[in-house]
Amino acid sequence: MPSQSLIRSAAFTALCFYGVAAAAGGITVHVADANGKPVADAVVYLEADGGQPIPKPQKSAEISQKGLKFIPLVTVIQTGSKIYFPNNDKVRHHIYSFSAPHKFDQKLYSGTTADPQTFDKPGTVVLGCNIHDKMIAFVRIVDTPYFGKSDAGGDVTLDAPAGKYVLKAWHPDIVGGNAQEQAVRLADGTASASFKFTLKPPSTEPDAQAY
Ligand SMILES: [Cu+2]
Repeated sequence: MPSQSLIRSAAFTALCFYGVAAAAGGITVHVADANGKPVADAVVYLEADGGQPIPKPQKSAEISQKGLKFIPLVTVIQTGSKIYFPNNDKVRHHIYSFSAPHKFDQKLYSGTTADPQTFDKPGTVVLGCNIHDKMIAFVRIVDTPYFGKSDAGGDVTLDAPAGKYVLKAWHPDIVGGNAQEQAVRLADGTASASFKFTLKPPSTEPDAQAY
C-alpha cells in the first residue's frame, strides 16, 4: 500500500507537469477579409509589451526563384536575420529592392551565387527582378522572434512565453499598408484572437503561365 507521502509527491509531480505544459501555451489567430473569407499569407507577430527580454534572431530564411516567381511571395523574419536567394531557374535573375529598410542590387546570377542579404531594420521590403517585371516578393522584418504566416484557412499559431504583448497582423494587400494591432496577455493555456482585413484586389500574383 503506498504511503501518504508517496501519494502527495505523485500529486505534486502531476501538478508541476501540468503547470509547465500550460505555461508553454501561445495564441491561435484567425485572419479573415471583410467578407469573412480566410486570408492566407498574413504576417502575424507578437511584440513584447511588458519589458520582457527579446531573444536574438535564430533563423535565416530563403526566397528561391522557380518558374519566374519568387517563392514564397511573403516572408517574415526577425530584424538582423539573413535571407538566401537560390535561383532554381535556368535563366539568370537580377534582384533588387528600393525599399528603405534594406536597399540592394544583386546583379544577374545563377544557382546559389547570390550574396545573402542581412535585414537589420524593421519594416517592409519589396523585391523585384530587373529582367522579369512581374516577379515580386515581400519581406516583413519584425522586432520579435514570435511570428508566423496564416495558412490557407487563415490560421496561424504563435508560441511565446507568458506576458503582455501587442499582437500585430499585416498583409501586402492590406488597405493603407499598416499592420492592425491589439493588446494581448498570454498566460497559461492557449489564447485566441482574430483580425478582419480590408484588402485591395490582389496585384501580387505574377503571371507565369507562359513558363
Ligand atoms: Cu528574373
